[in-house]
Amino acid sequence: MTDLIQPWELRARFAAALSQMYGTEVPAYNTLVDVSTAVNQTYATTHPDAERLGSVQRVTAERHGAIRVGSPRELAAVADLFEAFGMYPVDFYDLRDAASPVPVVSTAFRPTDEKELALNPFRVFTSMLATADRRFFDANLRARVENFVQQRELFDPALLAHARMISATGGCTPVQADDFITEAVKAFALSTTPIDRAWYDELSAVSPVAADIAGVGGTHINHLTPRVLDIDDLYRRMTARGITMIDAIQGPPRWHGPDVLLRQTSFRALAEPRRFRTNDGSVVSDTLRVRFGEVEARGIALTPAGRTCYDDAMAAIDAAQANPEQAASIWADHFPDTEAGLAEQELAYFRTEAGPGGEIVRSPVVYEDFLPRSAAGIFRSNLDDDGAHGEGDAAGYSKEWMSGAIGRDIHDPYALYSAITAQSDLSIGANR
Ligand code: OOG
Ligand code: NI
Repeated sequence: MTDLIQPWELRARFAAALSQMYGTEVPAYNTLVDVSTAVNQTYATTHPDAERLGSVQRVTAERHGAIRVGSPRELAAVADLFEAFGMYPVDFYDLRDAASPVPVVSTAFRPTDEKELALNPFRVFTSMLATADRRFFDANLRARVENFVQQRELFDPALLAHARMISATGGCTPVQADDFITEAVKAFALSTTPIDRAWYDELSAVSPVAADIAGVGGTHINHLTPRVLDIDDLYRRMTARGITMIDAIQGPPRWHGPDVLLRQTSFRALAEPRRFRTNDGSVVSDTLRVRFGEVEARGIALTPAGRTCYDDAMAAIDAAQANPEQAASIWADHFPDTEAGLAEQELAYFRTEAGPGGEIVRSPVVYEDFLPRSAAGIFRSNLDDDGAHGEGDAAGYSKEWMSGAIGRDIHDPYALYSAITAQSDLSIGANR
């Protein structure tokens, strides 16, 4: 009997195969990956502690994807599919709350276990259109959107059945793995089916994101994000290559102390050719600009107390309309500038293990999740316009609602980080 291919290996191969496909669809992505690899090599050879937040091997393979779906049924199907790759929903993000609201609620599918994260941390930020939110959709439009979404099939039922079988068995044979990965990747390719122009335009007026989700017959990878060890260096190198990046790096400012959470930036993808069906039934070629290139740098995971400091620091930076130097100095008013300081004030998560001489060695726990504020900033900076929305009932979307809608637990990220630190504490006990 052959050994079963484990979910982590399926996940690593899925991420690599999506990356391969996305590079053929969005050539600028390949440039981004090349530049990211160069940035990481430079960083690794000039910083002895380069692997403190993940091995160079993990970081080089590390990606997050973003997809968007139209209904709870579609989100549940995504959950079934990703479970076969050992990816589970973590956290609930409400992007309708943002300064510039987007009509979606989201979660991120990712491995939850420390060992699984180390093997391959692939994660997919998954947004669902909030059709019940009256600020975006009146009763008539809501009914038509829901009807449109109900009619389509994002995933082949055979693919979902295969996924459930793999989840139940805990793996699959090499032959099944090849087929499963090929079919799963295909489900996220950009469709060539003509788009109904009038329908797409009607939704675009509400929100370009609504059009991207419910104006077309399928879902697709919206972006695939490599991780870099120095995002400021990446920003400079991309700009030097003539690629126009968004104005700023989202998230905490660059400063002299430890990096925390997540810093991200992006560039607008070029217009992509798409086919449209017009009112008279003819098919014409045009272009759409919905996909983009994003890149990120990950820092240490913050505790709830640390997160409050982050919120306060960002609010102060906003209020001062601070430039990057001022932002760094405001940040320094809110955060200690050493890992020891973060640990002593319990602002961030650290593993504590007994060193060779019995002394306690502290190592940071990397942030594995997303930031709603940055996510909204990334969404917005890559759109031509925000769309229009009015007053009305926000509907009862919440983490509990989403959990019920997809029939699974949505993990609390703080509980996951705490579990990682608790496991390391046990190892101190064991060594004593
Ligand atoms: C998702 C935007 C959020 C991130 O990295 O914060 C995201 C989307 O554009 O669908 O991917
Ligand atoms: Ni992203």
